[in-house]
Amino acid sequence: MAGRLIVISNRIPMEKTVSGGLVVALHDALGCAGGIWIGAHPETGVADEAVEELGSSPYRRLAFRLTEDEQANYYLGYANSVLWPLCHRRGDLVEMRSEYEAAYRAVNARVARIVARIAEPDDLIWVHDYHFLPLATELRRLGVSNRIGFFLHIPFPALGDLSVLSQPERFADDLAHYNLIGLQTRGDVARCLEMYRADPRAEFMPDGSIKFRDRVTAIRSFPIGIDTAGFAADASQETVNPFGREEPGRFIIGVDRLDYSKGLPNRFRGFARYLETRPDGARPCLVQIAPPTRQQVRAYQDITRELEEIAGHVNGAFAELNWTPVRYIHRAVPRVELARLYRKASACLVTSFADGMNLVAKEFVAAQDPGNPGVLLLSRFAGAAEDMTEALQINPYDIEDIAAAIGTALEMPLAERLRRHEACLDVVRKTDVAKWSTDFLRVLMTCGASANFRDFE
Ligand code: ADQ
Repeated sequence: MAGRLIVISNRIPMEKTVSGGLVVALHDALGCAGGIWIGAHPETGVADEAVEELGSSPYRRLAFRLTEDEQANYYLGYANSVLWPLCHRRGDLVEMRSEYEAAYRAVNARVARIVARIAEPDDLIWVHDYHFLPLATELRRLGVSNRIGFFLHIPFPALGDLSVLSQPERFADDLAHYNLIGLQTRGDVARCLEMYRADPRAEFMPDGSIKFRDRVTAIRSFPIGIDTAGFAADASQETVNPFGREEPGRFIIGVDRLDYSKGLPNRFRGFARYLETRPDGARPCLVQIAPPTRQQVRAYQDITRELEEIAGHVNGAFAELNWTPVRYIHRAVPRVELARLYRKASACLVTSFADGMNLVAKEFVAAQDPGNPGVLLLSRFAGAAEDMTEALQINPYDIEDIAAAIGTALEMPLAERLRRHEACLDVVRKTDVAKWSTDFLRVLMTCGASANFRDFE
């Protein structure tokens, strides 16, 4: 790579030792090219273009501050009360307010000024996620002609759903200012192309790129993954015992941010339905780890309350003095403990109604004992289901289907568990996070001609 790599994401690792997929993935790319990671500081401040250096080894981390209003209107507002529900097919939860969009545009314009000041001509710029859809538009406006790539971590919205936006045509326009649009799955690419096909401003190039007002943009899928070997090593650390002396016996695990897209109420209902029909003597637990997020947003308060109620009902109906069917934990768990939990579990339940990829599914598979693996129950609406066809795929809208699949998983013979796990592990290994970032950057370095972007009209 000739220049440096500049990564922009809403969240920035506060410590260089933080683990987690994205950080691990970008670590090498950022480290070897003398890279810079720019993101929002968790504490609010004033709306200026100052950045705080959080650390400079092995790459620089620079944080800008959002004001309290921007946190409310850009982050909780437009990003998480408009774009997040829109992309997760929950138009009913979209909250439209004019101050949301204005703040979203203003933050993107300000971050663009910060990036434009820092970027040198040969630098590659990699923008992450729905918080920054219009960042390239703003950068081009400032005359930045570098190659700029965008990766959307969440599902690409359906064409019809875009009509929820006040100016739906800007979505296609903003994205077309990037040289490369990276999406999680082939299904996402199909939806993105459908959007451009319906747009008279877009023209299709022979190589599948689109030409939009004289700018050429490539659109590809790059399924994100995990640090497979690192996660498997964590899962093998036998000295780590997350349960202490309260080991629950056979259990199913669920690990999710507490988000309405993850289908948690139906998961609990499906588990309850299974308990009604289970074989005599079976007393498995559902261990659900769900740290709350975005609690200032109404829809998140509602789902938190709903889930607590359902967990209470299930335990009320089925618990015995020495058996609590649902263990519901409301906080984050250290990664090695999480890895150990996955390994000890007989099955993992992923019930998302919509999900860009779902890394929990991949972590569970990587963490298993290859000689005696647990079973992954995977929503067919998670991006991970596109390649992990040997997981036990479920329909999260269908309680009976979830219940039946739990029964199948808990009774699955070893030979079938081995076969399914091997196939899933093969996918997890082949689509690990290092491949994701190197593939993306390789395509970004070679696609299109950046000269197209020199003149912003
Ligand atoms: P998320 O919606 O956050 O990510 P996911 O991909 O499952 O969903 O990643 C969650 C991560 O958080 C996992 O690594 C998981 O281990 C961790 N986690 C969750 N609960 C935890 C807890 N209680 N304690 C510790 N760790 C916890 C978004 C998209 C996804 C996409 C990713 C990456 O919504 O679809 O896969 O980005 O692109």
